[in-house]
Amino acid sequence: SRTPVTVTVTGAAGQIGYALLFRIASGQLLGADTPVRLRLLEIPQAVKAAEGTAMELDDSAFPLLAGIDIFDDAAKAFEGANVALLVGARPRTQGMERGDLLEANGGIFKPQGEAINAGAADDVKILVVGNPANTNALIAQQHAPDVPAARFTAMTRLDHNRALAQLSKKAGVSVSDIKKMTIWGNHSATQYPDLFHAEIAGKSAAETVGDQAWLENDFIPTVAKRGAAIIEARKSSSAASAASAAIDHVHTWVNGTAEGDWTSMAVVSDGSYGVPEGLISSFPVTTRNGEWEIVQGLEIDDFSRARIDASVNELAEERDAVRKLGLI
Ligand code: NAX
Repeated sequence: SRTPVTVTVTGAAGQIGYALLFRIASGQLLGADTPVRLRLLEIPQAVKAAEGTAMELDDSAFPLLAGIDIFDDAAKAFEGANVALLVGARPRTQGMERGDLLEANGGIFKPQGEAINAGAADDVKILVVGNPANTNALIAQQHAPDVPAARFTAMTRLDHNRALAQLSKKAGVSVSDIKKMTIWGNHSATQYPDLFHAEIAGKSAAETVGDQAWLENDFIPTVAKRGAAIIEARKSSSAASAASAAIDHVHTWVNGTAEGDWTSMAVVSDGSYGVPEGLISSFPVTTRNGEWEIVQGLEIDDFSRARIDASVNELAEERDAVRKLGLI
């Protein structure tokens, strides 16, 4: 049988962790013939809770689960990691300014970047889920100079999936009839879900729907503010859908996008579409043989341009703020 793949998950005792770990252990991250070894990272106060989750993972008797180790030390947790899912982060609490939030997360993602640099496997692939995800990914990446920058990604797949769901309801089609959905920019309320390049059964989604007012006043804000709507309804933030999107992100990265389709991933910009080089911004990407590529040559009209620019400007501001704080 195959040698196990080492998957490190941070924030393992949190609510996303609780949904995510069972799906990884059951084989949904890497496939039904790939055993996984889990390395869980938590803060010392939450190690006990992570141990409880590990007991439940044991009790699920997953044939593919080759072992679970729990750490409160990043250097140990990332040792040998082939896949690193950075879920744990410092949430914004009442009265916290954006600078405080970025600083608190810098204190998490800088040492984690260093630990990945020092000890992860040569083929490590990193997905940052913890918010502010794009900028946390940038901080970690900047402290891992020996790891190719392309290995650091942040999650906009949940936004992508939310956009598929909204469009499928509006158009009365299955999500599998929709191709080429794109989320541009930051995983935040400024993100831009793009229907002008999306296709339903091979035709432009925007034209098929033919309702610009819905697109502007309903679709875009519904997708961008879906996280808040979930909190309002559930009294707790999205967890199972976020875990599902993390599974999708890594699965697509490893296994490739289908011919004639693409996905959304926040990846380091090479300057494509006017996004400043080095920012970790969401793009339409194709994946193949474990590597991603930004889809080139799409025409961007004025409507899309303004929205992409607004979100990318926010990312540039976040980068400038963490630079000023000495975090990168
Ligand atoms: P929880 O608060 O339930 O869990 C977070 C866990 O991280 C806690 O157990 C905490 O002890 C742990 N943690 C904190 N600092 C840590 C550190 N330095 N090392 C290791 N573990 C640490 O949050 P949950 O609902 O699981 O959400 C996790 C993160 O995902 C949050 O930052 C959240 O904002 C973010 N999200 C990102 C999404 C995305 O699409 N990119 C969507 C869902 C989610 O809101």
